[in-house]
Amino acid sequence: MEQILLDKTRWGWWQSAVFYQIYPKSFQDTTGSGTGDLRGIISRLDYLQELGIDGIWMSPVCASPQVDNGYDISDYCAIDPIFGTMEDMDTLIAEAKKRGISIILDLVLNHCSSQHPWFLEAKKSRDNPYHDYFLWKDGDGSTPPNEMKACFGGPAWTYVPELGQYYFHQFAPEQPDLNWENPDMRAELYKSIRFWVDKGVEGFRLDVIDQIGKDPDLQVTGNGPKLHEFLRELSANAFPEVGLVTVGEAWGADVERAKLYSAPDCSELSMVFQFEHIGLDQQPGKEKWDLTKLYLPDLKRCMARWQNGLHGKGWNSLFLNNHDLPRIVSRWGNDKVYRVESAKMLATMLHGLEGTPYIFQGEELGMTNVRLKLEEYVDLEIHNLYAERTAKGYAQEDVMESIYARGRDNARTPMQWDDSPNAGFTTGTPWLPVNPNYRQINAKAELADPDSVFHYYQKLIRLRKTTPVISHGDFTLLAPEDEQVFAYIREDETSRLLVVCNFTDEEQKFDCPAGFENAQCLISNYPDAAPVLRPYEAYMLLAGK
Ligand code: TEU
Repeated sequence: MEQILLDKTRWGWWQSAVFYQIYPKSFQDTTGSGTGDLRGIISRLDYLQELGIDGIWMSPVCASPQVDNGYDISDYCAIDPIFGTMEDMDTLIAEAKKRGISIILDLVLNHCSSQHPWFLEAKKSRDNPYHDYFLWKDGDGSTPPNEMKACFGGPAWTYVPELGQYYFHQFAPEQPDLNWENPDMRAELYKSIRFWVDKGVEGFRLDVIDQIGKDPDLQVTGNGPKLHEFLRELSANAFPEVGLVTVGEAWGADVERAKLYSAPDCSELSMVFQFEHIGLDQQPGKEKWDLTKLYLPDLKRCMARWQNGLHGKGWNSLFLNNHDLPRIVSRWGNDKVYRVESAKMLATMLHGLEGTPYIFQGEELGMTNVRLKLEEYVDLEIHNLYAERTAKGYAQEDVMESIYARGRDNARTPMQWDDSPNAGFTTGTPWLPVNPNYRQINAKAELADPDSVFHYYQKLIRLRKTTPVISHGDFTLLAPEDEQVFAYIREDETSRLLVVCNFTDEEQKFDCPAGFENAQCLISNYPDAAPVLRPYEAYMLLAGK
């Protein structure tokens, strides 16, 4: 299929682009180590070009002790040997560029590894120049400075007896938080970002960037008082080129704040990852591990608020999956009887919206959640949860059910390339088991099937680039209170697009709005039209004005 290339020198090129997230550990191994590597990504660039994506966001590949799979960086300007060499990285950037694909790196600027030379120095003495790169509080080791908890369990403070001080960490103790108040520290970060821009990297995803303005004294982490000031300085120093794309992971962003993050004057970032929609199946008061059924009107209202709130004023990203989330087809779809239909339906809902879509590896195949034995899981969050909950007296089976529903390793099982042993991911022993359904669900089979989830995504990606109303039209939600069907209209000066999605495994009635009687069907997950919506049926109709 002929490729549609975007002019990436211009600001805003990413508004009609589609990105693809690679979790390098699980994408493709070329050495038999059981861990994916950069050469593996290079070997699969043709597959990604065939899919039609414009850029790859790679989860971290910098030097790291891998306590949190690379989100604990010990050298911002080196490649971790498990992934290959700097030469491999140079080749990847060049080979991707040849295919019209930009490389977008994951910047972890809120914290680093406890093995980073800065932290090793900082721990030596209170007057070491690097001491102030981190956040410290005096104490005697008996009581942490305050009640703050770390995201992966336990207190957010760890004691260093040699200094008589605690340091602050929002994640694991091996991920000390950086002190953004220190200008030398900030300048060093900017320098390392420029190192990658000079190498030809065309964008960045910024890990938990909403946390950098934190103030542990006030027990404030997200959306701290100096957050946007720091972001503007970061942007001016590290991302002055208009063509660079930057996306901030911001769990705490609401629509108003997202306007600041993604203001069209480029003063901060290109867009945000916000998570409001993805937490809607967590009942109020329940912990994030206990998912319940999605109430569709909640999702519709949330999506509509973001669509209308940012239209013309900022820019959103569109996603249902990433390396921290369970697989959406197992979560909001039906991964047994209607796996293909529901995977396509969820993609239709998302890819008809304004924003920049991100596809997480394997999503384009309809890959599903996995049920492993406790000892087979690798994620520290899963093991911490298991320990904490069983200690509190929860039944083991209940804890395992939460892990099956919500655990991050659901997304991290190796990519399913074909039906050969280990799904063609590795000739060795994979670092995390392959989902046993790889014999049925794999890229080779889907490439050979014109009706596959892969080919559906390929078509959706193409539609965004050929149908301007998809990237920039107004948004109107239809039937907000309907609990089964998500339908909306996008509209610009010349055309109207109708997107209809049945979120259930039953037939539903849907009255087509006026003006679409003779519309062109752009895409549909059933081969023909019918008077009712069939299970998980979805389509897009385009009408002139
Ligand atoms: O995630 C931020 C974050 O808040 C997650 O820890 C999230 O709450 C959790 O995974 C939900 O189960 C980012 C990265 O995406 C994640 O992989 C890292 O572990 C984390 O930051 C620390 O860098």
